Amino acid sequence: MNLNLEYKIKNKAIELGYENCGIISIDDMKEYSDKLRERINKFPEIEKHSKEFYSFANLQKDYPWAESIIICTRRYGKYKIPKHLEGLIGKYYLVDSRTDTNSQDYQDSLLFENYLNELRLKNITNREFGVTALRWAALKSGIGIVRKNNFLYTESGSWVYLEAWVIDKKLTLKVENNLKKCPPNCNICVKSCPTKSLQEPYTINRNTCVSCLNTWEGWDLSKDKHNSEMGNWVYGCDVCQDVCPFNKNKWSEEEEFPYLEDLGDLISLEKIIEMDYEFLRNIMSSKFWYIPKDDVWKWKSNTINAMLNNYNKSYEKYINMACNDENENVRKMAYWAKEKIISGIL
Ligand code: B12
Repeated sequence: MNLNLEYKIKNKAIELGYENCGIISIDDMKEYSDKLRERINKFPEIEKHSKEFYSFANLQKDYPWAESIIICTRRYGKYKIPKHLEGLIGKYYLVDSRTDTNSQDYQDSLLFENYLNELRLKNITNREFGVTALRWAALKSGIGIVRKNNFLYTESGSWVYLEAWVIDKKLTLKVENNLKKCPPNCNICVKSCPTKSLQEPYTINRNTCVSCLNTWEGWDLSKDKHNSEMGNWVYGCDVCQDVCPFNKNKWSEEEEFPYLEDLGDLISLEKIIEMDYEFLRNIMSSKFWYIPKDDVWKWKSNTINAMLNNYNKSYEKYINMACNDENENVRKMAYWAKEKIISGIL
């Protein structure tokens, strides 16, 4: 059969395990800058970190040859998640294949790129942070819809991640979907956001999102006004997705993610406090790469905060241990926690 190029690309993506694939013109990204501007106008404090994303809408500036974007969804709601890590580490980060060469997802991404090269399509991607605004591209292609919690949903719920390649040929492949919009009166996600970062539908303040506070921001949690709202989360947060009715029964544990079970056995609040810095630097920071090697002490300070938020007497020993930690930031955080415990604030 003589398939046109668009369908050849899509078929290859499906063959390699992607759930869906669409292709849009780079012009479809123009409106993203309006959305980004709206977001920055609403929360001027995010400008410093978010203004770099304007380049997502203006791809020809960085890639003068750019014509179209291939956008793919890949389901991760199929992996077994160690039960004791739920509510501690965001599920996406537990099965994050963006830099994990052991994962099939990563290897398939390389194979897909090889295929684009075989087709002689000039292409570029950015596996870490995306080469463009991935949700907007997915929305425009029709492979999913954006819900009130800002997540891109497909038939698999929001437990899909997105990958895009910019290419040098004018191609289009729009996809039909039958996904129902959020009901007008549903605001479970907004109500559930622990820090009220998701203030209203489609509007999130990135600076106060738990998953930002325990990775990119929140370097002195003892002074962060949201510290007590962060619950048990030590890396990432899934609350606005976990509570969404459109995610009900959408996670089915069918496959193991490489080494996750073994690594999971080494992680708990108590075990993080006991972790030696070699392990934190060599293992934890390569899997959970938003906290780089030089800053791995943040794992312990996030954990002390989590222990305080759900305090029980058995944690006392670990907070005392952290008072003697080799890192000064951890010691300070532990003394602050100890004072709160002693003064009976908890
Ligand atoms: C910066 C970033 C973050 C930041 C800031 C988050 C943010 N919401 O801006 C931080 C570090 C906090 C973060 C955290 C997480 N992230 Co993140 N992040 C990104 C990144 C790199 C850019 C997002 C961006 O452009 N933000 C700016 C805003 C303006 O754009 P937007 O988020 O796309 O929002 C769109 C919608 O709101 C829509 N929209 C706005 N108004 C309206 C109105 C209507 C009616 C409609 C229909 C749509 C609509 O338009 C916007 C523009 O596309 C993307 C990858 C990428 N290159 O796109 C991943 C990405 C969004 N992250 C992702 C994930 C999984 C997460 C986490 C769940 C990880 C975790 N478990 O902790 C958390 C969730 C945090 C949360 N509650 O949102 C996935 C989401 C997959 C999905 N199914 O949607 C992405 C797409 C990465 C990927 N490769 O798949 N992230």
